[in-house]
Amino acid sequence: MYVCMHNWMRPEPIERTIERLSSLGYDGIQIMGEPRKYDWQAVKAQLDKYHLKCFGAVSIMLAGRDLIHQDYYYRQMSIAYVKECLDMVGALGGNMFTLVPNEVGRVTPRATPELEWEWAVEGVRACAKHAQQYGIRIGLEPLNRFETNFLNRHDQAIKMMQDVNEPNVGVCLDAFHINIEEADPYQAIRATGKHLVDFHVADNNRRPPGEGTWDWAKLIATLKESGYTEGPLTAEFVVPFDRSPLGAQMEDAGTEASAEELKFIRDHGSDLMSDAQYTKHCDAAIKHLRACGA
Ligand code: LER
Repeated sequence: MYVCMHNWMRPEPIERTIERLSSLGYDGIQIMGEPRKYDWQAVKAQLDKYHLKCFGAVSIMLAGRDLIHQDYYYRQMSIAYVKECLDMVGALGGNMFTLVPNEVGRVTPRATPELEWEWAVEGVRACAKHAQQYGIRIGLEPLNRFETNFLNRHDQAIKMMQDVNEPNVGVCLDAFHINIEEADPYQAIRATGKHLVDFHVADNNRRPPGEGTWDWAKLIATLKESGYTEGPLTAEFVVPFDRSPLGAQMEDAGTEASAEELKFIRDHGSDLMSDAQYTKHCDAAIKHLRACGA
């Protein structure tokens, strides 16, 4: 299986991310959905230089980026944002886009369930049609209830996929989120199987695979048995920042982040860490996945 990794967890020059992933044996990157942050041609040249593939991107649904926002104009802006992310993926040679339809961190409704569902179907359909020119598949990702009150389970994502009814829309599952929300995470993988566009990996505690309770050999075998053999395992671990006296002192991060990037990382319970610490986690992740059959 291919192993790739997100890059939103450590803001840094993208060339450092690409170099690190290549040196550790990753097959690719799933770049963060911030199209105006990157010089797409320069990134493509760096990917070619380090022989790394861009599998695609993931939506970064900051405040206001919300396909189910109660304000029509915010919904239209959000569709425009996703379309620009898709243009970036196309420019980088990717073929997938993981889409969280709503603002991450919003857990209260702003309209009726019926209206929100209708808005999401409309928005995802508009994005899917835009993606078709690039051959990009969209994976709808359910998140745990503490990050959204909209799509939390695989069957909801499948229902959304069916209602959108576009051939390039499927589902992305994430080991951390399904461990929280699914009655049987393995059954969720089996039931989603052929619809899977992407599969995000982090342990039950959102640390790198191998540092929690997931049986990674069983999880990877279940993915393969369910027909998910060509898609990547995409590392998206978010190392909890232990502020207690028990926590190891975080070394100076040695990197910069915008206020939005830092908030997004801290909202996920983590913080900036040093290149050395981050590289150690990235290395441990792929080593464990490979040892478990990836
Ligand atoms: C996105 O893939 C995800 O898992 C969220 O926790 C962050 O947006």
